This record gives sequence, structure tokens and C-alpha cells, in this order.
Amino acid sequence: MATERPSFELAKGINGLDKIVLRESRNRSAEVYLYGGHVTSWKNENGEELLHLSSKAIFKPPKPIRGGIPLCFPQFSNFGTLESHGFARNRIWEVDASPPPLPTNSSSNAFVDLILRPTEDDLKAWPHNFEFRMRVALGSEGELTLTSRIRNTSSDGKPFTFTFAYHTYFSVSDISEVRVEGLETLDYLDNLKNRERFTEQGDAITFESETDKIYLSTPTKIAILDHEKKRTFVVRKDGLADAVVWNPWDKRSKTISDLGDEDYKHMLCVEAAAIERPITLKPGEEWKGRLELSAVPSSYSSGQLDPKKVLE
Ligand code: TA6
Repeated sequence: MATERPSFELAKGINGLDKIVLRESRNRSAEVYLYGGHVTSWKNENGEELLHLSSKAIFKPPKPIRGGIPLCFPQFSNFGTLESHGFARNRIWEVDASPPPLPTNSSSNAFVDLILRPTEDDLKAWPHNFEFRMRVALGSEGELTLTSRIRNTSSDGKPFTFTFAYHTYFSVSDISEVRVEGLETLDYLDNLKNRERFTEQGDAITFESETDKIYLSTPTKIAILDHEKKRTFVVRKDGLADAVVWNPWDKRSKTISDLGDEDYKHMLCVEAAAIERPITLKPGEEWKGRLELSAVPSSYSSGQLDPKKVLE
């Protein structure tokens, strides 16, 4: 069990925005902006960046930061009447000095607890009192864990319902050389085809054009294999049934003002999410959604990446 005393540094980031820096042994680090409760960096022992941050990211409220791990809450995309992906990603979060205990089996104390509560304006747009606590932890093996705890703190006796996603932008060497394992044969909603429902074929997912799919009822483990880097990202998730896979490709990229024209070649979003079955909380109830990311060397078997070994 980790000691409950967190170890982090508070520093100034781009445009003077406050950020938290987590450091683990052997050079590993992660950074979280209080603006958006937004993880913008996750580095391995060689100091390599594992998340993609847009070359044109704007660190200026109210524009959300493009890249890293934006939080989509209380709404994913336009599944509701709020602004796209909800408001959590462009609010100023606070460090939570006395969070309720959260059991962990990592020996690392490189973690920080953040909290978001609604402003008066938020309550006008979404009239529900909540506490959104998120712990960001850098584990002793370099794994990055985000644990969200969302509680209905309303005193009006009313439940509320939300959708959610960790909109993770992974850094990849070349999108054309990347495969995603763990989503084969699953049903998905295709955002490029009016969210019509299809069933994925049986092979690993590869990329050769714009992709924007919401995979439904996905397993708790998904692997992203980067052939050129010989690196595999393993996504482990709890409480998040769905997984969104997004790459805007060339044409769509040009319509996104804070994304560089060439960025799509070096990024892939695989997003642990709760979309198809929104979460409903009665007053006093709490939901927990956990994401754990690790980056491991890819295993090879007769010249091919062997996803089974990765997913075992
Ligand atoms: O998660 C995929 C998605 O919903 C896409 O449809 C795409 O628009 C992307 O997120 C980015 O959304 P944003 O609001 O950050 O521009």
C-alpha cells in the first residue's frame, strides 16, 4: 500500500498556468494542468514523451488544451445539450488537500488529488451539484493511473446522468504502422456515418483514413502496438465500458485550428469512456472510473508483433 502522503511539485506552465509535476525514479514524470485537470505529459525513463500534445495547442482558457488527456464530463461529444465534451476540460481544478482514502497497491507516492466543483454558471447550464475528484498517479513501473470519483452532492433529492471519457492522445511514430488489439468483432457506432451501428471485422484495427468510432461493451484491456517504435501501450480500464478510437487524418485536421496539419500522423486517440449506457447517480452516490496506461516493449514472434502476448 502506498503511503497516503502525495509527492508532487506545483510549478508554472505555459502562459503562467499552474501545473503539477509528478516524478518517479529513473527520470519518469507526468504533468497535470489545473486548467482542465488535464494531463499534458507522461514521460518514460528515457525522457520520451508518450502522449501527443498538438504542435498548435493553445494554453489559454476557455479553449481546451489539444492533446494529452482531456476529460469529457458531464457529456461526451454532443450526446446532450451542453458544449461538446462538457465543461470539465476547461474549468480550473483545485488540489484536493483532504480526499477520501483511495486504496492503491503501488509503492509510489508520486500522485496528486484534484477536485472540481460546479460554478454558479455551470449550475445554470447543468443544474446538478457534484464533486469530481481525480487522482493522477505515476506508479513505480512508470504506469500512469487516473482515477475519477464523481459524487452527486445535490440536496434537491434529484439524480443526475452523465457520459464520460478520458480522451487520451497517444504519441505514435507513424499512424500507418499502428495496430489496435482488443476491439476485434465488437459492435461500434461510426461517428462518420451518423452513428450507425456496425460490427468490427476480426483483424487488428489499422489506419489508412479518418476514423471516429465508439466501440461498445469493450474488454478491460486494449493494446496499441507501435511497430516502428517497437512499443506497446496497454490501456487498462474499470467502470468504462466503451472505447472511442479517433484519428482525424489529413482533411479533417485542417479544419481543427489548434491541430497541426501533420499531427495526425503521430497521434492516436483511444479513449476509455462511458457513453452507450450513461451513468446515473442518486444524491449521495458515487461513481468510479479508472484508467491505467503503461508502455512496454513490443514482443516479436517471427517478425510480427504478437498481440496475444501483449494482451495475456
Ligand atoms: O472522441 C472523438 C471526438 O468526439 C471526435 O468526434 C472529434 O471531434 C474529437 O473528439 C475532438 O473533439 P474536440 O471537441 O476536442 O475538437
